[in-house]
Amino acid sequence: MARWLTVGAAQLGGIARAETRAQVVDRLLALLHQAHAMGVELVVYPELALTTFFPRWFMTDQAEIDAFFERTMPGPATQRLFDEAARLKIGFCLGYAELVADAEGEGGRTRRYNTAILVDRAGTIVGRYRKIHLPGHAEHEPWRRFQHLEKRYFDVPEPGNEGGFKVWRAFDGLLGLCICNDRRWPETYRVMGLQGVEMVLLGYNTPVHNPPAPEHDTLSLFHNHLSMQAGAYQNGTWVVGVAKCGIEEGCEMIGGSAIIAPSGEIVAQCATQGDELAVARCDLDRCASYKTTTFNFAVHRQPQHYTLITDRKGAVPPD
Ligand code: CDT
Repeated sequence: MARWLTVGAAQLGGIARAETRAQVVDRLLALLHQAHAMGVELVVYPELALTTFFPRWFMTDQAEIDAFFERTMPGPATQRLFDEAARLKIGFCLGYAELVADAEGEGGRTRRYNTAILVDRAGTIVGRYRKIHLPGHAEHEPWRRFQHLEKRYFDVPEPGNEGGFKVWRAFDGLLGLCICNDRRWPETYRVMGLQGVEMVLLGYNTPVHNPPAPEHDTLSLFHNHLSMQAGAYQNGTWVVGVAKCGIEEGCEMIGGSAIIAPSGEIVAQCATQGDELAVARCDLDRCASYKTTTFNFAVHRQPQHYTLITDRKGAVPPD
């Protein structure tokens, strides 16, 4: 038995701060057309794919910050992407900054999320994920070469109000979403693994240089693949990780976009630091070989020994 899904990892090179949404959507469409020529059914774009990675700057003018956010999806700039993808019968996953005015269930406050959506082959949004692990810092830290202010500009979603790592029935499979820093946390994959996930889609913006730990810089590509390959193997799932990379406003970001099989092996990978499509024909039924043997959760997991995972946040060494 085989359930084939042909997936395209649509890596982007840097987006300049001055680049318009229209210019970026042109680039997304160019990759979509390449994908169509290669028989792709699902295209995965990076995190915050419509603008430059704006958390690298400290800003105090809320109007300036909000200019990086989308209030509707599809919106005036993205409708053409939805229309063309639906015309070509290609689904896609897209990361963007989402502004929700008067958020329901959030006391009517305006909320700002780092969001990814899953769009089916008819152009309908079938899944929406709001980033849970927001890295970086909330205050200006001028000693850094560049800022990483996700904790300042984005809200963590509340559990129950679209929060959580969900899995959707789509593309004849079980698909989940997460975003960038989420990929480094085993809990991300396991929560989806416990819902039977067969393919995790994720985008990332990862600077090569990590100001608080420059000793990690030479390992950044290794850590990228290490996390995603482990998440894939340990949960018997495909993982599609897609970078926005190259030099963006003077900041170097890693590429290495990859399509990873449930075995943990990389089966397709981008080779450049620019706009590039990597394609793989993925058999979703390959997940079963892992989910029914080594990682048959129902048979082998011992959750009564895992309670610290949800009871405790930070590490507490024994007395
Ligand atoms: N976008 C994002 O989450 N980037 C982080 C950068 C490292 S933490 C400052 C990542 O985990 O790749």
